[in-house]
Amino acid sequence: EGVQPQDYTLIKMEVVPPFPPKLGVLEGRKVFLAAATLRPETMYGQTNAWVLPEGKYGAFEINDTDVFIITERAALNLAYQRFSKVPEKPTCLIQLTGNDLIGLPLKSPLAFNEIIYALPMLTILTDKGTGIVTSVPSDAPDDYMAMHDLKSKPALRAKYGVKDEWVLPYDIVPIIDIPEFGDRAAEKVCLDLKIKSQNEKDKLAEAKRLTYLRGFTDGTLIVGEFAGRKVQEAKPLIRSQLIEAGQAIPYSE
Ligand code: A2H
Repeated sequence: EGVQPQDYTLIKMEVVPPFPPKLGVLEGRKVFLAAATLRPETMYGQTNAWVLPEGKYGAFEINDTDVFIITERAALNLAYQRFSKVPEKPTCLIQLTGNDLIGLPLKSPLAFNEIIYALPMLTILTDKGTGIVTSVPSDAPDDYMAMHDLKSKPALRAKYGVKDEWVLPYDIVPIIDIPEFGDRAAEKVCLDLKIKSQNEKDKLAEAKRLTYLRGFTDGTLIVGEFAGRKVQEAKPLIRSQLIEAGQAIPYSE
């Protein structure tokens, strides 16, 4: 945990029914994978969600209607931020692992892709955010490399039971233009730094540093209601809209 609290946006990625047998007890409820992001203005470019295959998750009652699939740690934090059916106490309907979530079809706010899938990422931290990450491979080097690994390695897909149609049809969606970086900044930086896989931690940290700084200060949105506006200006507007529409909630840790 850092010194300063991080203000995240939790994006409500709705699980499309009917649910698989493992999620049977949730049938009839509104169930979401809730992903913590610092970049709500990039949600147009979502191609999938990430889960940690061996990670422990639960389905928690957030209010009278919504159930969030997140880590228990995040559920406890949320309960102290007024997001729990029982005040200050998470109520878990069922315990799950990341493996149970792989392949769930999702509808996510603002995404140009109507349906996206939950897929495995091996570098997810369970002590940050919700343990669920939304994937924007145009602008996030981690997302780009994890998607690249799944696309280029049939054996990796087989190992986690990932169907080709959950991955192969999904291409980068250009959403932000950055001078000198273009509109697929994460791909460009990963290629420039010759990053080979999602496991190259140090190089990915450098890639993130490069794209994050330039994207935030010099990036311009090229899609959506705020096309033509600077990322800096659009970010708080898009965040507020998502929250007001009930498609996201604020979360800090
Ligand atoms: B960001 P910080 Cl387009 N484990 O969202 C690993 N990564 C996690 C995580 C976890 N448990 N929880 C959240 N994250 C990711 C979008 C994005 C993000 C873009 C560009 C950069 C970027 C789409 N993925 O983050 O350590 C989430 O990915 C660059 C750092 O708290 C979240 O925002 O600063 C970010 O890391 C939060 O990381």
